[in-house]
Amino acid sequence: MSDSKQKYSRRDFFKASGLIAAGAVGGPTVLGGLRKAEAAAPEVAPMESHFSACDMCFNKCGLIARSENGVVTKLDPNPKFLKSRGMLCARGNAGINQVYDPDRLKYPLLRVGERGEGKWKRISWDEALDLAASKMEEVRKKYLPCGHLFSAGTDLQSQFVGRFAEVYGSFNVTSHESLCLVSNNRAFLDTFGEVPHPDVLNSKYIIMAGANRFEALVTPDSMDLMTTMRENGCKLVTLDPRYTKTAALSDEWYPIKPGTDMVFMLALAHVIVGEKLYDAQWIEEKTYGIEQLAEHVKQYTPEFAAEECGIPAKAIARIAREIAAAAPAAMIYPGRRSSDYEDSTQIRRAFAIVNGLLGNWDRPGGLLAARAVGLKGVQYDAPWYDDNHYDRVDADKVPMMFEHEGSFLLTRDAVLADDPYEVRGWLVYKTNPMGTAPNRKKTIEMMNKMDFVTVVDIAMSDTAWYADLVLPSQSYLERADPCSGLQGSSACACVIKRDPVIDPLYESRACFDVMKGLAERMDLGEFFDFTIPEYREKQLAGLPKAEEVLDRDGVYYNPSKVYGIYEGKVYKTLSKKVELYNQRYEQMGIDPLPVYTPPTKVPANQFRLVIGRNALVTQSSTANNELLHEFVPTNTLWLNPQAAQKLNIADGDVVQVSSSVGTQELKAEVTDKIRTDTVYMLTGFNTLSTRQHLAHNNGASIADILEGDIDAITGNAALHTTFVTVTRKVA
Ligand SMILES: Nc1nc2c(c(=O)[nH]1)N[C@H]1C(S)=C(S)[C@@H](COP(=O)(O)OP(=O)(O)OC[C@H]3O[C@@H](n4cnc5c(=O)[nH]c(N)nc54)[C@H](O)[C@@H]3O)O[C@H]1N2
Ligand SMILES: Nc1nc2c(c(=O)[nH]1)N[C@H]1C(S)=C(S)[C@@H](COP(=O)(O)OP(=O)(O)OC[C@H]3O[C@@H](n4cnc5c(=O)[nH]c(N)nc54)[C@H](O)[C@@H]3O)O[C@H]1N2
Ligand code: SF4
Ligand SMILES: [Mo]
Repeated sequence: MSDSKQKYSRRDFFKASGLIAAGAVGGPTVLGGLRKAEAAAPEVAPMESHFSACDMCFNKCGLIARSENGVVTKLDPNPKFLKSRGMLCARGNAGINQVYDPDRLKYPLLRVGERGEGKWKRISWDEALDLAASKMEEVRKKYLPCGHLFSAGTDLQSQFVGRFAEVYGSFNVTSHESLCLVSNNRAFLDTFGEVPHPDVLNSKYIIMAGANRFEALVTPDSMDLMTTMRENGCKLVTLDPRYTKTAALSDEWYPIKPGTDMVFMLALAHVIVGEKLYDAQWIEEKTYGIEQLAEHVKQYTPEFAAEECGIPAKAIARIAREIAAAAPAAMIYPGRRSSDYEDSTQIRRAFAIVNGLLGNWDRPGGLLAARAVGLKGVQYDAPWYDDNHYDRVDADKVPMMFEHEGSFLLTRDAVLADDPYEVRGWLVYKTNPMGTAPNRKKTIEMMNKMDFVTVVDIAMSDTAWYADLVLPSQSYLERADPCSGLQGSSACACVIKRDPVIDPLYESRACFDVMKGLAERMDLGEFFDFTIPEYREKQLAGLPKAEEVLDRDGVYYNPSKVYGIYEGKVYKTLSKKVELYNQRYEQMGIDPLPVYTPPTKVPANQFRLVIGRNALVTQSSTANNELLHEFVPTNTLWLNPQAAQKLNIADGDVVQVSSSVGTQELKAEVTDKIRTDTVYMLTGFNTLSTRQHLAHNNGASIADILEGDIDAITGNAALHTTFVTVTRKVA
């Protein structure tokens, strides 16, 4: 990036500085600020439009960004982007505030005080990269390549962190996935041989358990759910201990006892199998293990399940008959985040098995197979280091971890114990484990173990706050990204790309440039010897006119068959069929059919703490966004009125919430939208970082209280196993 470009962007940015001034005092900031900016500017340059893709959560909805005088003024949905059905959610609209956040990181910062003390020194990029590279070399020499850990969140540049780790020689790469969805992926992969895309739009009957599509937005599922309910008369049954927006719009909602979804699903299987409500030909030809399943689910009667999960037996039996009648255009919605219990893989296996019974694979209204979009991988030959550790630091602790994602919690334990080896360096890009991994104190201990931690972020997250070196990252509106293939259920399989809408602000740099800069300093430059446009050219090599179409429409569709992809094909499982009974599990000594064990009883005078989404919040990364803050200014503890009365807590009282690992204070929200044995709060508040002025000292940090169990099969986090006491704070 040239100096003149930097100056240009800053001058134009400060022209609109009313934007920041208004932002600092709250109010409807961006628009107000811009109006002032317009009034002040003698000449208004013509408005420019650019295609882009939102990065406020993983969905990557297509958008059109408007800019004036080099300032982004408005984000609109791209109507041609079928995956998000022409939608840009509230968080997507608030993306502007992420770019112009007054707290945004502006230049490289080196820690000069104790970790977490907040004392920083501004240094130049050259100094920063020289230092980081030499520290990484030191770690590699002293602890071997695997002595360095790399963590990257989801976006179009995270692949460069993985690439760097590989050429540096470390197997230790973690992503958000082991705090999110690996148990769900495991369960569906081990049933159908791949992870499905639910065809919500064409479904006639959906059971949604442990998912909240009208708040936890996944595109196109969230929009398609509304459409199918309105236009196809699709019935929606929701199981959630909270009365969510999805619950509110459902035909039926059951406040299920947390941790008992498996028994509900097994009881559905009991009825469907017992009454032979399935398509016998499908079961015979496409599935493996119906006899074993039939024998296994005999014990799980609706009456037994009702006792366990609190949903009436009659309702369970009726729902089983109804969904079987609607099959194959019916589904147990597979869900996404399954970081909840220690047996989450088996819980989700029960979901997958019922889908197998419904025969909904590869059919309209059911679960769809992945479609290739035709993007080419960009190959490279990573060097091999003989003098290295043998495996990941978290290897061999659970039977079926995904090797590329690992387990963040098992990695953290291994680092703390120096077992099986020492890890002393950490590079973190666009993920905030201090805010999203349970047991924040343990993550701090992990930080303290490290010789050197580099964080590349757009904001001073809590992870950045404890780092040695903080590098300011470009936002999605300022950088060029590689292309990415996306599948949107039956809506589309498409390719997107991102180009800068504005010049980068301050001294921010893209992840690619950071990794390239480090690689060049470590004699690994040959692996980053390309530009993003060159990289994209290789990716798009097999797609004629793709670049042209992307420039015209902001999205490229590669037409492909949606249904019937599996005709004449075998499933990627041991039996080559849909595995109701899992053969590999049997070989490995894992229950081949999910065996229900009741969840640990909530101790007297305690509550189970659960997490969940809000449509206006993205995990730990939006609590400091001024626009979103106007709608969700803080987090509260949802507490049922009966429980509140017993504890003498009134709505709005400040309460102390304590688990075995932490205590936090926040206001109680007394509401019958939650079960009496469960409490809930939003994530992302009460940051340790003072450089998140709206999130710091505001509400409570749930990461400080959550204890951090894991799923026994994948090492995924189990975020719903913490019990807390709640007491009214005496003034
Ligand atoms: N607005 C918004 N949308 C998002 C995100 C975001 O941060 N904000 N994040 C994205 C990401 S990364 C993900 S993974 C998805 C997550 O999407 P979901 O998995 O759908 O969402 P969550 O809200 O995390 O959890 C689902 C629900 O499970 C309920 N629950 C808790 N315990 C139990 C239980 O034992 N049984 C049942 N049946 N329900 C239970 C919770 O109350 C919660 O409402 O959302 C994505 N979309
Ligand atoms: N308590 C709690 N824990 C959770 C969850 C929860 O809801 N509550 N959800 C779980 C789930 S499903 C998931 S997916 C994970 C997600 O956990 P994380 O991967 O930690 O995701 P975020 O909390 O969104 O944090 C993203 C980080 O990226 C930074 N960032 C945003 N945009 C950019 C950018 O353009 N460039 C760079 N370099 N940085 C950027 C943000 O400032 C923030 O620090 O958390 C899991 N853990
Ligand atoms: S769902 Fe909202 S935040 Fe997520 S990518 Fe789409 S518009 Fe952005
Ligand atoms: Mo997630």
